[in-house]
Amino acid sequence: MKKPISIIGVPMDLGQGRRGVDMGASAIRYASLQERIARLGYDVRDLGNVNVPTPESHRVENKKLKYLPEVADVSNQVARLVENQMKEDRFPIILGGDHSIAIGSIAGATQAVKKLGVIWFDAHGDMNTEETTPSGNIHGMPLAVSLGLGHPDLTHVGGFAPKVEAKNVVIVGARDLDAEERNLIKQAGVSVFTMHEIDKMGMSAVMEEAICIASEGTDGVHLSLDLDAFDPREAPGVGTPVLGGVTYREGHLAMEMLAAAHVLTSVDIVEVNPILDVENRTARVAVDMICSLLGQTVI
Ligand code: Z70
Ligand code: MN
Ligand code: MN
Ligand code: MN
Repeated sequence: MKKPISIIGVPMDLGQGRRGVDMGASAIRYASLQERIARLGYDVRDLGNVNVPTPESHRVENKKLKYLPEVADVSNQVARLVENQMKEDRFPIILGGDHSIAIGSIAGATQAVKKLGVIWFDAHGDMNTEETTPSGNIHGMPLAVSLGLGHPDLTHVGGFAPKVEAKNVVIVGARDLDAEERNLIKQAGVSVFTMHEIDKMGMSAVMEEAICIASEGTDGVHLSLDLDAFDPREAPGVGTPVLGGVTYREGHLAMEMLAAAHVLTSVDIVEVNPILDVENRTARVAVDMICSLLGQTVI
């Protein structure tokens, strides 16, 4: 009934420009992740960290795809680990690091479950490619990559592309999309619930639809949880805070609805930057959300 859980740390900060997000995995562990999960009655194992090179010891060779070889190498490692854990019937919780780590988690999850749906909880779309990126930061690209759009060293992590089909992909919480990225989202046919829809319909109706989109015809669903989806008042420790985000209550409800739907097969928690945080508040929000996701109830 309760699948055993594997925690995997990926201290990656090569996918964006601000130092500190590599410490996100430590910050989430410091906020008692393992203890809290164990208290819910799960068998939980922490596999430690994947080896990630530091930016200081590598040069940017391609300004439109910064640290491409290093990010591709880490993604392949993450993919293998995630695939292996899931094939042993364990539920992986992958701790970032920046959002580029989702390239590997989604690649691994797809290999384990065959047909995967994705719920992308984020202020951003992360649907840029080498052609559209305003920054060259790969953390702005992982959703496009998972749909088969982008550099082959990224789209073909694990040896095949695409990992997911647009009809089973849904973005929740978006409020900061680049113009060309928006076009790409529309062209690809990815569903989006922006903050406008959350305000108007309510999180409950949004999640009902999002769960349908991601689970219809799939064998599993991956949740990619970027902490900048939340309002910076509640989750200030992120590289690119954007006002007007998801509240703690809305996030909690979304996670509870996912728990009740019994569709999730993997999750990654990304973009927690303890250097920019206030007393580890953002990591604590992350841990609370994971507990809600795992079925924690009041009584
Ligand atoms: C912008 C880019 C981004 C996260 C910022 C920003 C992307 N669209 N993603 N923070 N998590 O550079 O591609
Ligand atoms: Mn993101
Ligand atoms: Mn984001
Ligand atoms: Mn509740």
